[in-house]
Amino acid sequence: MASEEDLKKLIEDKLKGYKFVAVSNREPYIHKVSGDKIKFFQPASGVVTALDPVLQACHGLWVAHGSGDADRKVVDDKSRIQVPPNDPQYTLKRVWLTKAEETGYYYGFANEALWPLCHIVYTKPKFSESDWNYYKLVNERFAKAILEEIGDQETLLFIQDYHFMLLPKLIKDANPKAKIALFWHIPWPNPEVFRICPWKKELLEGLLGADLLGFHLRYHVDNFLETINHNLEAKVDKVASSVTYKGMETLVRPYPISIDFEKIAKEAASKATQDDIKKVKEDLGITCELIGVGTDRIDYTKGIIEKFTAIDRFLEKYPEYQGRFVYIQIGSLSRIHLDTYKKLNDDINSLVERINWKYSSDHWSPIILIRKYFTPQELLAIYRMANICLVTSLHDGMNLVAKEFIAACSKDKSMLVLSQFAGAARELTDAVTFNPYNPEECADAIRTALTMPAEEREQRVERMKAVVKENNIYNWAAKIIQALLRLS
Ligand code: GDG
Repeated sequence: MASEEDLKKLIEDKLKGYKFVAVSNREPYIHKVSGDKIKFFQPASGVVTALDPVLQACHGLWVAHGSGDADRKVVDDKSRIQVPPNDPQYTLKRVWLTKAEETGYYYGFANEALWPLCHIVYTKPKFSESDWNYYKLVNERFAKAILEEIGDQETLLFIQDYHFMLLPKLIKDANPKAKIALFWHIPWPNPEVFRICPWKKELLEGLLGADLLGFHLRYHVDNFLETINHNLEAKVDKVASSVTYKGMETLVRPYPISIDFEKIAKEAASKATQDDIKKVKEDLGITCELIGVGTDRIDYTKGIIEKFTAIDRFLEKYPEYQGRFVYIQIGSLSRIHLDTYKKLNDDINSLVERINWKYSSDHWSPIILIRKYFTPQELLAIYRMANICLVTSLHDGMNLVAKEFIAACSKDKSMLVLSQFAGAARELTDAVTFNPYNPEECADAIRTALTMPAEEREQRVERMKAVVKENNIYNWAAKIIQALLRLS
């Protein structure tokens, strides 16, 4: 187990002489105009949750798209700002995109082509030549911004996700001294799925500019190696888990991402959280004895429709829970400019309305759907007051909500009900798991969790807490940084 202190020590001892640079599409701090003031906030994103503590520990540089309407007002002449704004620990460099560039690269290629391509949930990817051209252009823009900062210095570059498949090669070609890792936060599909992508060769060549490629699971690593085997004339070494292409070796490894267990557990058990619980219950008018919760970006991969369908079935099949069980769904809107997401949001609204109409009485409705952004503290209160957390992903790289819930929950009364298709299910084997495509199974899983004998539930939750505590976010970062350092 590594702690924040261990990671800091690793960075102080081993990173001397190196620049440490993280790159992601989403910035960790966004500035927005609010009345006549400028305010900043942290977006709801797994990547930000995971990397902010890492960058704070190593005082590095983070390069990301500047998406806030006040972002330009607070940066220096190189588009940089020190963050967190109220306690500066590292530098954020913002990259600017026009509306057309953002539409083509982000909404188009990344989220209408790559996202559905990699998540096997039967949503067809859209491949557009124009989106692809924007994707290339934006990857080049990021490469330029990074090279402006690192020049030809020895650098450890840690790139995030499917938005930047071309970036490793662009940087490696310009600065061979840079040691590059890319972490892939979503699943990697099997070769039969990936083969339909018209630009697969360029994308794979782009990724192989990295010295190290990280995935959440061994299963994704194996899928990636198979994909290379099918598409490039490369040497794939399954034993060493590496690919050699045009004389350069790329190591391919599983690094299951995690959370800051200690921080979440401590805050969730605090008096302040108890006070927040009272307030949240009052605000939402909750008097029920049994509470279920869920936090998801409104995304078709998260199985939100399937979740509500299962809750409907649960209340129908086990009517004794009517009036006794309430489910709180926190759903931050996401990618709402895309028709698929807009439609999903509308479908969720109608379904919730229908289910609430079907069961509600004077003082009770089964589902409370909240779209407002919750502060991290409010989220902890929601987790802490819950009897169950319901994660219904149809396909998910990891799912940090499952781990956050385990860190925050009270072992005396809580249980995680977890889709078998979330990466987290490989580690949290003591959760009640189910197939989200089967409402019957999910309904039964909810009941199993709510009726589990206290002793068994406590033991299972204790074991899951130990797993997340051991394999925490600092461990994840330390393992990747150590692997990169071994390559230098
Ligand atoms: C991708 C992969 C992988 C949500 N609403 C609020 C809020 N959140 C936070 C949650 C959690 C994060 O957002 C969501 O993380 P997930 O892992 O569940 O999902 P994705 O955003 O799809 O993340 C996923 C992840 O990358 C990391 O590699 O696990 O598989 O799809 O941390 O708590 N946070 C706050 N208010 C909200 O209203 N404060």
